[in-house]
Amino acid sequence: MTSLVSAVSGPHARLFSCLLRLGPQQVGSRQLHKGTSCAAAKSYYEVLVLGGGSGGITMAARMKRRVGAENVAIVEPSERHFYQPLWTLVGAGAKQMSSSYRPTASVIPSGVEWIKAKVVGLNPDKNCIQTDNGKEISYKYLIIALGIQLDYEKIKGLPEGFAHPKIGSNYSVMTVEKTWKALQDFKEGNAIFTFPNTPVKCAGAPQKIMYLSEAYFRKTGKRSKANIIFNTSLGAIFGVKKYAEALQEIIEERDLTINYKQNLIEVRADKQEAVFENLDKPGDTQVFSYEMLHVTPPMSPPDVLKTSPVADAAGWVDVDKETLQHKKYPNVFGIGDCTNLPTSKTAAAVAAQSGILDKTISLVMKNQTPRKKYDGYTSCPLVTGYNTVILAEFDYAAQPLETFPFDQSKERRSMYLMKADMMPFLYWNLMLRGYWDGPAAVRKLLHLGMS
Ligand code: FAD
Ligand code: UQ1
Repeated sequence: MTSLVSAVSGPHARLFSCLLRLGPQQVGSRQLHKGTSCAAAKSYYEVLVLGGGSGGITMAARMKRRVGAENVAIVEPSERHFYQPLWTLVGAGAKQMSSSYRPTASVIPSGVEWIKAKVVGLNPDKNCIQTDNGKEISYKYLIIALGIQLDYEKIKGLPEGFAHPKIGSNYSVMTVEKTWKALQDFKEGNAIFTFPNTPVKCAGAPQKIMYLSEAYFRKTGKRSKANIIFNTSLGAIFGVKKYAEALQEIIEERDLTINYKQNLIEVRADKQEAVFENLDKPGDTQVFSYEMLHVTPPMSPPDVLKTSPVADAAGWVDVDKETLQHKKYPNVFGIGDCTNLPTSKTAAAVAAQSGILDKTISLVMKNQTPRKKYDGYTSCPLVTGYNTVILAEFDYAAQPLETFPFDQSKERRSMYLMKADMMPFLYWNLMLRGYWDGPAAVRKLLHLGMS
């Protein structure tokens, strides 16, 4: 890992920048624009899925049941499919990187076509897309599941700064193990954790690694030598009051420093310095020296979507928040991190969305009006130590929507086991096979007879 990172610095930083992105980029690629003809399309599928991540594989499995495997295709360039929620634990040394991924070939539903390419253009007016290997593929129904793009290069000094020690990031396969290395190498000084000034996936992850680091320092006798700082662009620790209050107690009890409205703009990795801008006073910067730095990068919609007709003004796929059907193109649908659904971007949200979208598409296929409504369900298992989790679950209104009949704002061992062991099993065996649409049914069962 380290050799790979150090091998790509200097003139190769741009390449490294591309490698660092979870979602492939369209740098230098031709993009299809509205009105471009797809008449020369070589292939056609009844359902075409863009992206073979959590949402893409899950929906392909469901669509296979609806229309038959031979009528479904997935466009995905990556050889590996990642279960990203495990990276929080990989960065803290509690799980192996190898347990967080499987070959993409093994998760593509059998009989479904895997088109191993990047999408470089969308033309919903002509019902077709274009890939980086020059192919045009047309469809009857399109499901967009392209995830969110990591923009490390928007921070001066990155991504090349990752070639130095003492810095890591749980958000990329290229840098997550560097977090664990920095944690182990920590001697004395500031351990700094950042949160960018953009939408992110799993908004709890930037602080989960802080709690785990604190626990690690305690376990290894280094706690008294560590000054633990969370510099966040946000103005609050969490968006749901119930869980924010619980986290605030932990922060005080564990002597963690939280600085709000602080946005990381530069890393001087050779000097172990991080520069933050005060968002309330633009231009006002502060330099922090660090002994360990965990970076949560700025994020944005995948470049291919930013300029496409399916995007809203900010670049996200513009879908109805209840049915997930595109607002303008009725045969186009979106799921997961690439959409403008106004909820927290998580795999748990994708699970709940997949059940709704399945029903929406089945009705659209029968020329009926979509009825089933997504309530914004999302979940964030807030890992607060090596065997404790606060299980945040909430809806569009940022109101708790808890599965279990106990107070989930309390730190619990049972919820850690759920996060670390039960969820990966459920993900690989049920969700990706299209048999998990979130815990709504379990919640109803467990809350029977209760208010
Ligand atoms: P992804 O799963 O990211 O899939 C997008 C896919 O699109 C990728 O396979 C990518 O290669 C592909 N792609 C991108 N661009 C193109 C292109 N141009 N052409 C073709 N394919 C393309 N969620 C939880 O529920 N609980 C957690 O505890 C949790 N913790 C997390 C911790 C970390 C550190 C991280 C990084 C994420 C975490 N998440 C968690 C979030 C969760 O992983 C995502 O929300 C989820 O994977 C979103 O699914 P998706 O299908 O929208 O995107
Ligand atoms: C969930 O459904 C899910 O999707 C697979 C996750 O993604 C990793 C989660 O982290 C969580 C918490 C849920 C919700 C499931 C239960 C049983 C509460």
